[in-house]
Amino acid sequence: MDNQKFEKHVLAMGLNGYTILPDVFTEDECKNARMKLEALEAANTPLECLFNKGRVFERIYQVPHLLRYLRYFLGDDASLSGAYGSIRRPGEGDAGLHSDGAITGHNKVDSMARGDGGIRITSHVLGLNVIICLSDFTCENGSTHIVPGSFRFPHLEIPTSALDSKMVIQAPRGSAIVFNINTWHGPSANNSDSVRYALLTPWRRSWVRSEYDLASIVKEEVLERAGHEGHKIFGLSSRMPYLEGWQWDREKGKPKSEWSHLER
Ligand SMILES: O=C(O)CCC(=O)C(=O)O
Repeated sequence: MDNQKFEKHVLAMGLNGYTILPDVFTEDECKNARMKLEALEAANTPLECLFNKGRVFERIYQVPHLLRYLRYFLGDDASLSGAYGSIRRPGEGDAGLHSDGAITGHNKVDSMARGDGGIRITSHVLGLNVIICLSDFTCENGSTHIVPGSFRFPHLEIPTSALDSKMVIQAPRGSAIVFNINTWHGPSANNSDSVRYALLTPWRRSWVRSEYDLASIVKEEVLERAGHEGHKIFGLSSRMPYLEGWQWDREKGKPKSEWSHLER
């Protein structure tokens, strides 16, 4: 992606809290990923932590213009927070609106301090959600709906009047909808006769708690294939030591070799 186009997407994030990045997955990757999601579901395998469940899902952190964009907002050591599959079948309903970061992040009700006066953190981008469209996202097939600009809204509670401002995002297969996690969003109703497939891949600043301890969950061979970048992406380079500092390899996020017998 050239610099001019990149800047346009940066501006869109600042103004609206979201953008649609083109060409994140190829046609073949979309097809493979859709087939793999169906196979996993048929085998009753949960559609979570997908990087461990199929080579095609490893692409979610290998696309240069997507990584460049995420790192622009979240820093060079931005880390993945989760990797889910989504299959929305005809007839599935509108799931309402929410913002992310409500389980382990800054939008968690229990983590709000009385001194916050009910005001959430909106000054900086703390996380971005990336929805990779494996199908065309249309007004009819259960595409994501969002409230543009809502990432700036200071309060945790979403006013009912927000529903009047929500819009359904239309995005072509292979593109990714990237939005500030403070943005109110959710899947709309699938009133079409086709299935909507997507990968939901939230990212965080390395120091924001992610949805899973991915450094522990990621399979050894997946991490190896991710190379040096993998240490940042899976949060190893920002992991809390579980040994004393002198025994700990900070970059690799594990005990130094002489203490490898203590690895958990
Ligand atoms: O499936 C969608 O369109 C929205 C997904 C969503 O709400 C989320 O990832 O938090």
